[in-house]
Amino acid sequence: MIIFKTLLTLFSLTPPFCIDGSFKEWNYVNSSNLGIIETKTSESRVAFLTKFQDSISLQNSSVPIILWIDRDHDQKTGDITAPLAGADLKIIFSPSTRYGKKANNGASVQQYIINDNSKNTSYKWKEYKPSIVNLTFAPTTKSNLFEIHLNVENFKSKSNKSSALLTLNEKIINSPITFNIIKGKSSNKIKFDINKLKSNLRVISWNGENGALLKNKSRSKRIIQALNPDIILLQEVKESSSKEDLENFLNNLNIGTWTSSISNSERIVSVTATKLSARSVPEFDNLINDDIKSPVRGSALEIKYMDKILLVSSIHLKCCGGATGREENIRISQSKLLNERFKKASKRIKASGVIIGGDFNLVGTNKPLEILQESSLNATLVNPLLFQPDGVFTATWDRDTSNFTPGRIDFILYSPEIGSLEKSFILDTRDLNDETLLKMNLKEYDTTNASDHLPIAIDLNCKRSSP
Ligand SMILES: [Ca+2]
Ligand SMILES: [Ca+2]
Repeated sequence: MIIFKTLLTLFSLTPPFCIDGSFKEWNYVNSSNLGIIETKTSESRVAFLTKFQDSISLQNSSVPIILWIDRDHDQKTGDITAPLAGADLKIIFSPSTRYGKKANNGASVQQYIINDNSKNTSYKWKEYKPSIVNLTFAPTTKSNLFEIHLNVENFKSKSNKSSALLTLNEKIINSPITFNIIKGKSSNKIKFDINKLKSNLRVISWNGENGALLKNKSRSKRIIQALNPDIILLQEVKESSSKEDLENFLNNLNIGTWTSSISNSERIVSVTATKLSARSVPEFDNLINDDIKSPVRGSALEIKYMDKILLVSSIHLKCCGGATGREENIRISQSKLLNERFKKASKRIKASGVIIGGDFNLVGTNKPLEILQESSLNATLVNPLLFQPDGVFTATWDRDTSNFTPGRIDFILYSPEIGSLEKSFILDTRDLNDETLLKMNLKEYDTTNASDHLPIAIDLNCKRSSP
């Protein structure tokens, strides 16, 4: 019995899906069907593979996309007039309105409820934030294939069976698909090894929301000490907090003596810091985007590591918008300017390689990322796919109270010449079990309380070029 329980626990810890925007785990990915093609479940969680005729941006679509769910697989309960008769839940991408106001972006979750007001019984769709079902999908950029994840544990049902159907602009795109939900809570707490090997180079990137890093210093200290990086790439450090404040904070962590470089942007700045030997990079002193006459939030350092000279940078591209429009155009022109400066500086310092990390705000297309990946004079920069400790999610941005769903928008790119990737992860302290939290001196909600972005880390194993 004990063996059976252990096996069951092990089994339940590895869901049969990864919400990473790659579709290896799906059997019918090449099917010509549209809408929901396949489902996979793990306890109260379900993942849908969905396909659309044309590429769309799920959270920035001009027409709403609705995932209808008949939670109890009973046509007599729920909305009997819905495209999926008996639907009890609606997952709406790009809803036209939200809480009575114009929306056309983000997502919304609605539950069909009976409004039993003594005499007047009426029915309505009650609205919730997407986090009520842990709504997550990938990719966050424009695509015609998506994997969509929900956890329906907050919406109990007497039946294990549920069914679902997808509509695009009120048109049904697939016939109902049925799946089983096993009752009970899903646990994703795991033992996770955060430590790095001494011989590896650890780079972390973290958008510490609107100056949060230096606001709650004890929490930031716990997080950075646990990560124990050699290079830190920070975004959204307040311009008002001086270089000295930041270096004092880092030096008080007792993990080395730090040098930093700060972007010349206004209000919030991007910081590149290291405890290795470093020099400033003048090519980043005057980073003005001519298109909008505005400074780009990018800083850089020339770092000496072993026998290598590294050009390392922390960047923060324009936020928001979708696949077309002003914000996406700014992201593209910012990436072009950065690309040009990386090449110019690399040439001058004879860089062995480039490391670029930060908040790319990749909510439109992949174009800004592709431009940045070509920022080295040599090979295309590697874009490693990082996972949260649970091994299921790749989202680096996550805010429970938001109308937008978690997404992968932070990246660390590196030149393959620097070394091989030994370890990489997105730190979400909610995924760690008590043993790991205690060992690393972390608290369960440290990362999500600190910022809407999670810290990301890569460890590179660098070999000397010559013996
Ligand atoms: Ca996947
Ligand atoms: Ca129903």
